[in-house]
Amino acid sequence: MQDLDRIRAEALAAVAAATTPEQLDAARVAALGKKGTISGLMKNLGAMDPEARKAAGAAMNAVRDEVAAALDGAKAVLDAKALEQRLSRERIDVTLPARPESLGRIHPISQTIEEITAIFAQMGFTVAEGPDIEDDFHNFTALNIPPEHPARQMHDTFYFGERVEGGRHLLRTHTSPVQIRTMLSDKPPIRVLVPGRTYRCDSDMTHTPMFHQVEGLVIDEATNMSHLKGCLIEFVRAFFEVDDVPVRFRPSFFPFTEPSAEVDIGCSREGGELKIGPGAGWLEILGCGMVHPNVLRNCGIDPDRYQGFAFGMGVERVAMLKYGIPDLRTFFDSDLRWLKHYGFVPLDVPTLSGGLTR
Ligand code: 2NL
Repeated sequence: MQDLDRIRAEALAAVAAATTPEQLDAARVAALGKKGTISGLMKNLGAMDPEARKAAGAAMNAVRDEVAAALDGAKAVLDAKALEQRLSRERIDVTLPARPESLGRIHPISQTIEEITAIFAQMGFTVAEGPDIEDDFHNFTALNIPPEHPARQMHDTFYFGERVEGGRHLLRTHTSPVQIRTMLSDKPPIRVLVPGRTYRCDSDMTHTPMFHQVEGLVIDEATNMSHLKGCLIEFVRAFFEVDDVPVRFRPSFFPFTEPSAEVDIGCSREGGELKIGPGAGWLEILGCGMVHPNVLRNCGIDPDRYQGFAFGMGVERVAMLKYGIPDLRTFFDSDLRWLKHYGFVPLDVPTLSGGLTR
């Protein structure tokens, strides 16, 4: 029995002294393992007479259970300590600023589309998108551009091969087919803004075969030319961040609007640097007009009840003017040095006030 007391005390001391899972496991093996001290004592039970075996067996079982419980308790303490250490080692400070320089740059086209969208969203427009591959009806016919109309040649259309059903698909030459789809599916009032890729078979200093447009469409019962003017003047001021920028509506022609106008903004050139604002010069930035009654009719909208205005602008063009990018073709060179220079830092959320002052 003295042996049992000593073995108990040694086992419990070894458990208490263990500071790592390995030491604790060694203590377990030393006491309760096959060749452990307690297991060793139990082997003697067989040689005892029944009465003595009963008493000694009960005492050994009690010691074995006590040591096992101590091991369990110590293991729980060590596990908790290990978890705590791991958590503190792996802690991250979520209040630290992100490192945007490792996230690349936002392309000026994406940035500019975001800015334009933010301005019109504030005026109650919603964004609509549609397919790049279109048919003749949505890209031309519905827009009051009948077959053999010279505008079809003007648009330098990329056509796909002849279909078995007849007719050919094409790459949309403007984003207008999306407004056609909107008028066909939605009832007025309509206020949509349509950004997207457009395609024309044209490539030189000032034309790329793929470019971007944003078009807008408003249709309601009393929509008129003053709404068009107010809306676009407001846009131009917000986009270029110049409150007193002169805006001029110059008569023009588009088959899908009547009357039609082109919008110019004032600019000055001092020492070769172009500055948007009051000055001697004008820059054309967008086209617009009142939606032609034929276009409304083609989309099932009664022109005697509804009228609307529409506008369209080239994203590359307004981005070049706003951010002083001199060469159109660099937009599509995928030159990382160019992107680092003209691109925008991600997580710098575009704001109406932030575009130029950042
Ligand atoms: C420009 C001129 C314009 C439109 C686009 C439009 C669309 C529908 C009906 C009527 Cl569905 N008009 N779009 C109208 C006037 C001008 O774009 O210079 N774009 C770069």
